[in-house]
Amino acid sequence: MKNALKEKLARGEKPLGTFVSTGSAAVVECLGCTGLDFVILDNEHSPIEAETTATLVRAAECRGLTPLARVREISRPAILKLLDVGVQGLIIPDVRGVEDARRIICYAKYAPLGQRGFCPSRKDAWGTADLGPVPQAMSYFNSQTLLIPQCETAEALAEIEAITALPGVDGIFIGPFDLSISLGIPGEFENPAFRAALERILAACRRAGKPCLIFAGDGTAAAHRFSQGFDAVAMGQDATLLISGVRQQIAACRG
Ligand code: 3PY
Ligand code: MG
Repeated sequence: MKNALKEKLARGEKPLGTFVSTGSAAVVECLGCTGLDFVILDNEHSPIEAETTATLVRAAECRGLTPLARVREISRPAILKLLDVGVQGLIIPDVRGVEDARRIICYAKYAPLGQRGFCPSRKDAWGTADLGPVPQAMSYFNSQTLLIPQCETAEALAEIEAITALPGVDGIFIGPFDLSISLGIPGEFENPAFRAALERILAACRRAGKPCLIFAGDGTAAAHRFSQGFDAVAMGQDATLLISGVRQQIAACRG
């Protein structure tokens, strides 16, 4: 399946998504009725595992949302399972430098970029997706699957130019909470050191010709990030959007 998010990023359309932490296929389907472009099925900060991720991918696909997943850890099985259930991109947390990024590419991209293991699975309709001979299918998935390490540690920031330059890295996702904590300024998103870090990451992505994505808590914060030049924003998570939507309606009712 063509990666619609990748195409939107290439056209500079500023796609907007959200994290999914509830594990509910019905919620993902509802999100697909809102105008969002993508969801990140969160296997790091929620109870969601690969089996639930497969169900959520189906829900996203049925409403035209691009399904990405955030992996629980940098390991071969964690990465392979999520790719094989058909997510169209991986967000990788807690990257500590260029060596971690190389390991991620090794697990997530087929040869010659990496050493991803091949097995007919949901991602290629169990071998019935007419993708041609194996080398052609490998190159198709290498080009379609977005591999996006997070920059959320001081160690990754220190090597961000080398990370973004790696063939196989398709973009960077900034985790503002963990990055600020790692820089010793927890939650200080207007601190000059934090702002300088964002500028450095943005500049490295620009130089490499790769998109720079970031998390933002709500729509206002997301608009601010777009105005700063970020290419895509993950706005909150399904749970927080649900809470704020219901609170708004209660306020509208009760004043
Ligand atoms: C962070 O802010 O650390 C994130 O990873 C956002 O999800
Ligand atoms: Mg984080």
